[in-house]
Amino acid sequence: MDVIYSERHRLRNSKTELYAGELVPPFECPERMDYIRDRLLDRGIGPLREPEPAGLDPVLRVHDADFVSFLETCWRDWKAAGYAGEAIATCWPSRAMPRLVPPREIDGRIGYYALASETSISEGTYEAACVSADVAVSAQRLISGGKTAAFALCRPPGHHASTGMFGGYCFFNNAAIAAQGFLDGGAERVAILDVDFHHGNGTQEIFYSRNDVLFASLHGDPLDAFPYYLGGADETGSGDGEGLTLNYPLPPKTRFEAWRAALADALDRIRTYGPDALIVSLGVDTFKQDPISFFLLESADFTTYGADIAGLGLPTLFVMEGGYAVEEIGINTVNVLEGFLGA
Ligand code: 5XA
Ligand code: ZN
Repeated sequence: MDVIYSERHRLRNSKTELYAGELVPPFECPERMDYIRDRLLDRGIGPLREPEPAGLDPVLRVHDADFVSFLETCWRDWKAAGYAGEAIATCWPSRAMPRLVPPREIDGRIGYYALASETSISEGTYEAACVSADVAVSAQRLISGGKTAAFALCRPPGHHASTGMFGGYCFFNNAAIAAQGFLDGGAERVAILDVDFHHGNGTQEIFYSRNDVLFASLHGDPLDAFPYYLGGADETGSGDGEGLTLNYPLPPKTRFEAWRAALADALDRIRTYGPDALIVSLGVDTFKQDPISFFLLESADFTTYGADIAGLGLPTLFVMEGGYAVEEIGINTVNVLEGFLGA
């Protein structure tokens, strides 16, 4: 299976995450990719190829231009304000203040575009997000060109990024950009299966009222888990997209048997939809030792569900999302790919 990967992900090297009331080293760190890359090489999965630069056009197919421009200028404006630390949002247009006008001042602007304050913006963040989108686009183009499967080893991840919002470690929605790329390349329908522990609120928002993308997500119940304010089973799409958003919120301590039953339902629905291509938002933070999640999957379970996904028989693009038990992230990610390949 072709793997698209760039060392330039290291440009995303923020030093601070606001977690449990403290500034700590981010869970979403460059070393994650080292574990995955090393495991891919150990297991002979590849080749690893550099992405082609795709420019901003694919990004602007799913993200607002003012949001993209904010990400490009945020760090410069933050420094120009004289702030010593990394750029962190501290206030938002809340439920009681829904004045949706982007402020001029950087504290107001970053809050306007932020989903959460754990995700600091620092030198190189925008550039890394652009490369991550390039990784997804290059992998999508391989499949549009006839390959049956590819792995976009994206970092930073993307599924929390909506048309005009970053957060949850995400800036550009790599899976959504790839889905739009399939459609622009001639596909009629695309399915996105999000198996990350966290609900893919950004992907859901981007395609919620469209009938050319089905979005199915298995995740920690938003009553208990980030991103908290989206991801209920009663969110099913709107307008032309009615019935094409499928949420499977699952409780704390969910084990593989229950998780796999939800997956089987999602796979049935995808089969019925009849997409031309499948995108898997591949987060492995469902692992039992993940430090910020609460499911109980074992390493062997990742192989099993990779094979389940292969049962659809669709051209399949895996797009890397979350997963933070860094010692095991390589094993679990590669297990999914090996299960899929039938290795
Ligand atoms: O899939 N999303 C993540 O893994 C990020 C969660 C951030 C929680 N503050
Ligand atoms: Zn996650």
